[in-house]
Amino acid sequence: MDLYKIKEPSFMKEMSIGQLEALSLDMRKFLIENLSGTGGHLGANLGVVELTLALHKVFESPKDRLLFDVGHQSYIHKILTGRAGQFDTLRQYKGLCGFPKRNESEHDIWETGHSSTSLSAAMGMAIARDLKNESHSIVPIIGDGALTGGMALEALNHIGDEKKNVTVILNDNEMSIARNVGALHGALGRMRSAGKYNRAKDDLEWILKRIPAVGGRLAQAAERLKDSMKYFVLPGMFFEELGFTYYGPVDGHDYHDLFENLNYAKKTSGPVIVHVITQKGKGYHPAETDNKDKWHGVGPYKIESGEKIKPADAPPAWSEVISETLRKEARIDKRVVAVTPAMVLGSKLEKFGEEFPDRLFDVGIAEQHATTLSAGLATQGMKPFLAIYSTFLQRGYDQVIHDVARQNLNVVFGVDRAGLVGADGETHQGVFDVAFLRSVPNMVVAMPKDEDEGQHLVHTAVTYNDGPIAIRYPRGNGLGVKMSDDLKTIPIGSWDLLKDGTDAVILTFGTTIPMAMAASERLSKEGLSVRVVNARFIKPMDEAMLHDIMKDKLPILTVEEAVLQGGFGSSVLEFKEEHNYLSWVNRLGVPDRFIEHGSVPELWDEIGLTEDNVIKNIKEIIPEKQQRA
Ligand SMILES: Cc1ncc(C[n+]2csc(CCOP(=O)(O)OP(=O)(O)O)c2C)c(N)n1
Repeated sequence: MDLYKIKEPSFMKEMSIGQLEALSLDMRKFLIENLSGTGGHLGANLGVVELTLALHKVFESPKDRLLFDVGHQSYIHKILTGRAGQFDTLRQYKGLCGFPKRNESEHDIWETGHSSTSLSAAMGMAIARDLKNESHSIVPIIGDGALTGGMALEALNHIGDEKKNVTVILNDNEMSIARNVGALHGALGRMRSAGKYNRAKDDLEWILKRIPAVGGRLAQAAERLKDSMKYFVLPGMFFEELGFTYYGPVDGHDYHDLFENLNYAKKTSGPVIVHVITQKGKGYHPAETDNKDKWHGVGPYKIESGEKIKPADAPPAWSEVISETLRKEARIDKRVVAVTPAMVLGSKLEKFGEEFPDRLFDVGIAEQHATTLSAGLATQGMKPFLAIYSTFLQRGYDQVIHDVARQNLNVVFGVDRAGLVGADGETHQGVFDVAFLRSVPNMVVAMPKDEDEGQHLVHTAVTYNDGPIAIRYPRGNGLGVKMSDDLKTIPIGSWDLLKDGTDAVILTFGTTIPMAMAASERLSKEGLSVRVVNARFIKPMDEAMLHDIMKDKLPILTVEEAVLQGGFGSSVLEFKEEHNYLSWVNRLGVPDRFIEHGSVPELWDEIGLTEDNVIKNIKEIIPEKQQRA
C-alpha cells in the first residue's frame, strides 16, 4: 500500500486481518528504509507496528485519546495520521519531530519525550471527561521501562483508587533502552509465564466440562483449585489488587489476540490494563539478533548489514572519557560507586559494570530515587557518582536540594548531555541545569573545556570532600586533545586565562570556548585585543579574577550554551551589582523559549550563539566602556 496516501487512520476500519498483516509489512519496510537515512528510534517502533494499527482500528482517534509514553514509539501513529511524507525530515531542523507534537496533528494530544508521564495525564483527561459529561476512551500506551518511573506508579495508585475509565496499554518488550531492571520487571516476567499456565488450566477446565457425568464435579474441583491458587498463578494479580481489570498477556504481533483483548478492554468499565507482549526490533534481522539495545535509537545505517554509518576516527565520546576516568578512580578508591537511572549505555558505563559489577547500580527510570540513593550512599562514606543527563536531572531536583545539598553530602553529579542535544529536541535540551544548580547552596558546578580537563575535573570531584559537585559535559565527542597520563586536582573556583587581551573580556565555559577563541583571533586582526577566560567553575566563580577584570572596568561578554535567565551571565551581573562595578556586561546564551530539534550548529545559528555574533557583541560593548569610563 502507498503509505504516503494515508490521511486518517479510519481507512483501516474495513480491513481484514490479512490486509492488516500486509500493511504491517509495508510499515516495517518504510521504517527500515527511512530511518537508515535519518536515524531515529527504530527498535521501539518496529515492535509496536501491529499494536498501533490495532489501537487505531479499535479506538477512534482523536475522539478517543491515545497517549504515547516517552513518545519515541509514535512513528506508526504518525504515518497513520498522515505524516509519512515528512519522514525524510525526521528529527531534523524544522522537520518532523521524533516525539508526539500537538502542533503537528490533532491526533497528538499529549506531548512527551521524558518518560512515565502518560498515566498521570490520562487520569487528568479522564477526570475532565467525566466532569464535562463526555464519553470517550482514554488510552495511555506505556512501556515496561517507563512503568519503572515513580510517576507512573503514583498514577496507577490514583487511577486504581478512583475507578476511572482509563484503558492502559502496557507494551512489555522486556527492554528499557537496555534490558529492563527491577522487581517490577521480575513481576511482569512472572505474569508472562503465569499467563501461559493459567491458559493451560482454562483449557483443561473446558475439556473436563465437556466429559459427561464426571465433568461437572471435576470442573468444580478445578474451579476451587483455581481460586486457592490464584494468588500465585493468576497473571495480573498485582494490577487487579490495585483496582485494575487485567487482560493478558496478549501477543502483540497477533491481530486475533490483540483485537479480542482490546475490544474487551474497550467495553470494560473502570480502570483496565492490557498487558501486551511485543518484540523490540521485530521484522529487521539486525535489530532482532544484534544486541537489541543498540537499535533503541540509531544514527544512519546500511540496510543490508545493519552496519552503522559513522564518521571515521572520531575523538572519544564525552561519556566515554568521563566513565573511563571514573573507572580509574574506582580502582584506586573502593568507595567509588556509579549510579544510573536506566542509562548504562548512554552514559557508557558498560565497562565500569564489567569491572565492578557490584559497584554499578542501574535503578531503572527513577531519577528521584537515583539522587536520594546517592545521598544515602554518601552518608555512609561512599563516593557515589550519579551519571545523569542534564534534562533528566530536572526530575530529581527536590532530591538535589532536600537530600543532597542541604545535608552537604559528597555526591558527584556527572551531568551528561549538558547543552543543546540536537535531534531529540526541546524535551531533551540540557540547558536549564546551570540555572537550577547554581542557585542551590553548597553546590559546586563545573564544566571542562576539553576531555583532558574533563578527566582532571572528574578526579577533582571524586576527591572533593566538602559537599556536592556537578561536572557538566556535552553530548557527542570530545575535541580529540592529548590526554595527560596523570590526573590532577583543579582548585575549586579557579578560572583559566586562555588568551590575554586589554580591550574586552569573554567569559565562557565548555562548548563555547572554541567559538570565543576564534572570535578573539579574528578581532585581533582588526586591532582589538580581547581576553578569553575559561570560566570552568560556574559556581563558585573565580572572584579574585572577576574583581581584577571589573576594577579595570573592562567590558565583558559572557557566552554560555545554557539558558540566559538565571544562568552564568546572570551571576556575573549579580557580582557586578553587589560590588558596584561599572563594567559593561553583555550576555549570549539560550533565549527564554524552548528550542526545537535540529543539528546543534543549526540551533546555535538560530539563537545567535555564533562567532559572528560574539564579534558583533564585542564591538558593541567596547565603545560603551569608553563612554562609561
Ligand atoms: C525521565 C526519563 N528518563 C530517561 C529517559 C530515556 N529513555 C528513553 S526511552 C527509555 C526506555 C523506555 O523503555 P520502555 O518504556 O519499555 O519503551 P521501549 O523503548 O522498550 O518500547 C529511556 C530510559 C527518558 N526518556 N525519560
